[in-house]
Amino acid sequence: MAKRPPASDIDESRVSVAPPADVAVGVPAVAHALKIAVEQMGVVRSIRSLTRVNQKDGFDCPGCAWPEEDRRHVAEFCENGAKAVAEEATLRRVGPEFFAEHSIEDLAGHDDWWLGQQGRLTHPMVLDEGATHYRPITWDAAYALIAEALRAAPADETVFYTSGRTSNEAAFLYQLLVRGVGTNNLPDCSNMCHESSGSALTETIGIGKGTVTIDDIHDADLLIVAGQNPGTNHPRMLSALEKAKQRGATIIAVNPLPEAGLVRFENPQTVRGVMLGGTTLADEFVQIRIGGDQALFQAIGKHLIEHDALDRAFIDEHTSGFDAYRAQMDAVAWSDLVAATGIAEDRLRRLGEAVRASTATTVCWAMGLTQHKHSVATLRDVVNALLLRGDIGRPGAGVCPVRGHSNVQGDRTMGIYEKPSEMFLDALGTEFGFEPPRAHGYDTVAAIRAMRDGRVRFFMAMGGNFVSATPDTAVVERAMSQVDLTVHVSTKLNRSHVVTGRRALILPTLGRTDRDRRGGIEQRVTVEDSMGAVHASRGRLAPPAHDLPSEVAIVSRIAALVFDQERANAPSADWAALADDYSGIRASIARVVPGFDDYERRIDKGRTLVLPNGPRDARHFATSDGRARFTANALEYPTIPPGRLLLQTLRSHDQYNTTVYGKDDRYRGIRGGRRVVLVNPDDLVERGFADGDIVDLVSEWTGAAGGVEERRAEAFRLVAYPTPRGNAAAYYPETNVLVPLDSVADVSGTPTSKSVIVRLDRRPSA
Ligand SMILES: Nc1nc2c(c(=O)[nH]1)N[C@H]1C(S)=C(S)[C@@H](COP(=O)(O)OP(=O)(O)OC[C@H]3O[C@@H](n4cnc5c(=O)[nH]c(N)nc54)[C@H](O)[C@@H]3O)O[C@H]1N2
Ligand SMILES: Nc1nc2c(c(=O)[nH]1)N[C@H]1C(S)=C(S)[C@@H](COP(=O)(O)OP(=O)(O)OC[C@H]3O[C@@H](n4cnc5c(=O)[nH]c(N)nc54)[C@H](O)[C@@H]3O)O[C@H]1N2
Ligand SMILES: [Mo]
Repeated sequence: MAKRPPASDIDESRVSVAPPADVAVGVPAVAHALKIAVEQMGVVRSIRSLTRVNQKDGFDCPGCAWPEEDRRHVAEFCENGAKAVAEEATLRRVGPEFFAEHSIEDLAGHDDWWLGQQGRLTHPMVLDEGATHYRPITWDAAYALIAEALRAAPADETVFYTSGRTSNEAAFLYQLLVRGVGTNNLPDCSNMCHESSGSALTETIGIGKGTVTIDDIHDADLLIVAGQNPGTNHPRMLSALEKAKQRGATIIAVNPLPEAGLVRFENPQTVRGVMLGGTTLADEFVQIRIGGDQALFQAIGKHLIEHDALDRAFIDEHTSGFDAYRAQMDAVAWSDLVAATGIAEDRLRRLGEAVRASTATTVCWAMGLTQHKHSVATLRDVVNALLLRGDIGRPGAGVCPVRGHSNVQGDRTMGIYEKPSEMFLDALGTEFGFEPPRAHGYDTVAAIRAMRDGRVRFFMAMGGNFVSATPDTAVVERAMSQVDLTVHVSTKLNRSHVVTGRRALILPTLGRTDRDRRGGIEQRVTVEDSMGAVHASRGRLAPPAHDLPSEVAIVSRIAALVFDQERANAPSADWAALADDYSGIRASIARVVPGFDDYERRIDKGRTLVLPNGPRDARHFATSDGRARFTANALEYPTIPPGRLLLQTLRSHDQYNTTVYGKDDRYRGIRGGRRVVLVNPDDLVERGFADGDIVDLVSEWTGAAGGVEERRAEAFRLVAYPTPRGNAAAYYPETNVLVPLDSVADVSGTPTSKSVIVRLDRRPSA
């Protein structure tokens, strides 16, 4: 069992708490980001990098997937984008000396913050079986080790993970490698993220993506932002909301927490933002109970139906299933909708009235809606509520799942998917002259189960931090140690390099900001934003080591070795040529993936290739019956046993997923520590606790066998916070030890990171 960073690593007594802020961004944000940037990169590199984020001919921000307002003109400053850039473009280095100095056991005693702070990885490293330290290995020897392991393992005992930073080009080549090996075991971060959105949207509107553009956000009459904290996680979205607001839109924020930014936003770009105290973005803040959103959207639907405020023409022409949905809404009781949301009936009806009054409604959401047991049902009910008024496929209206990682959507478009369509596989097979495997593969949770049960011999990760990001940390750590060889292609050190298989490789690679020169050409890559727009990205900074290969180069070298003359049914490609000129990869993408015709020209000179989107372009719904589908979903919401709390695990302002920039959460008023748990003051009193007490969080899960399983996260400081009664919040990844592997969303299989039943155990005083 891997050593854990001691809980006392974080000294809770140093944590300071102030009331949460109601204003996001503004001058302090700029100052904070610049401080981190200069610490990590120095002044010159800070200026070179930060002036090129999201600019024409620059690089795509490695932060979030929110689209650029207008790539050509605006130099938008985003605090957390700047922090993401600084984290990658840091001048600190982790080379062979570092690994000689630090044993695995030593590294296992540090948290992800410390590991990440050490700097960029520069050398391929190997951990031999039983060794205490990583040692340097040549690139050739590393590739040979991988090829040998892939030849030895049955294809269905290999697993290939992807995190969402990987470019289209690298992702496309990677999935080709994997299918050439003979498996669809392609779990990705999306399985833990927007999989519920994809599942619900594909089924109901025939496309697993959002339907709006940035212009639709600007033109919306009503924007509902549910389960999302854009002030921290999608700061550039605030500018779009501000523009919508200035054009007269109403914004309703639905969240258990009063998140800064939704309440008020100071745009650092404008005099108005800096001098006049900013724009009040949300007209209404609906403080919902965790997991109450399905009820809220049912309430909206019920209200609209009761008042016959329906777009009949749209319903008749473009939808199916309305009668069953209406019957379901007739049957659901207002008292249940009130119980689920914690919102009074008249307030729920007022929300229904707001939708009724709106000429164009868009619903935006993120993890607050996707990481629950009933997330797919919740999102189906979001679609239902919009369909009633024809609010899909017209200007200002639609669904807007706000994606996380900067190319997570593109990776899926490129075929990073454990359940590929037959059409995609046919086209891939034709392009590369082989027969791809048809059986569906493992998603993230299934991959962990297979690893745990000793059914995986080879694990490779293209980016990410599998051990920290996935649920049930203790189970995952044991699962990892069952694997023969684990391979991580990474930019920065993280816990997945420390908790490994029997043998392990670290392959360092280029990031978004790095210059990528191959075959005498400065290569560019492409990425797809949250709204289906694809554009080029080109890093300009000197890479951390001169011979550092790109992800594309790494994949093509492995493929060239694995798919040698003797291998039957191997995809045929000139791997070396593809790695020396990425436009060759784009040419293949254009032939395999619909919508990429004339790819090269359409991304040239800062242009954007907008992918086809049936619902948005033509109210075309590629569902089983060719119509947008109303669905009838029984109301679900979490029930909290007496004395317990429902815990959501979320991001602080100073982190990017498992990459922790610092230990403050400025907007929530918390400084100096991450092991905090936010609890309603009345719940504290009721349990005999006070703000500042230290507790263990113990999750309680009724397993398949019927017994209650307990999982413990030690030493958290209680913070009295305005969250609904019975609800609590704490940061991920520290709380992933509490999330049971088997607690997943129906249909999508997404871990229920936003609903974990916990109790607070008093710690014996020291
Ligand atoms: N700076 C920064 N940017 C990021 C990331 C990062 O870590 N740091 N991560 C990226 C990634 S991969 C993703 S997926 C996105 C994540 O973006 P978010 O989804 O905004 O991230 P979370 O911190 O998980 O926040 C979840 C929000 O939902 C609310 N919430 C929780 N439960 C419920 C519920 O039941 N109902 C409702 N209505 N609300 C609820 C929480 O209070 C919180 O405001 O951000 C991306 N951008
Ligand atoms: N409890 C709980 N768990 C969650 C969530 C939650 O809200 N609560 N959120 C889930 C979500 S939404 C997501 S998306 C996942 C995130 O899961 P992951 O995507 O697996 O995790 P990250 O922390 O984003 O990965 C960071 C690592 O990626 C590597 N990296 C960064 N950039 C690059 C690059 O350009 N190339 C390569 N090869 N490597 C790179 C670095 O080594 C860095 O340490 O976590 C999920 N887990
Ligand atoms: Mo995500």
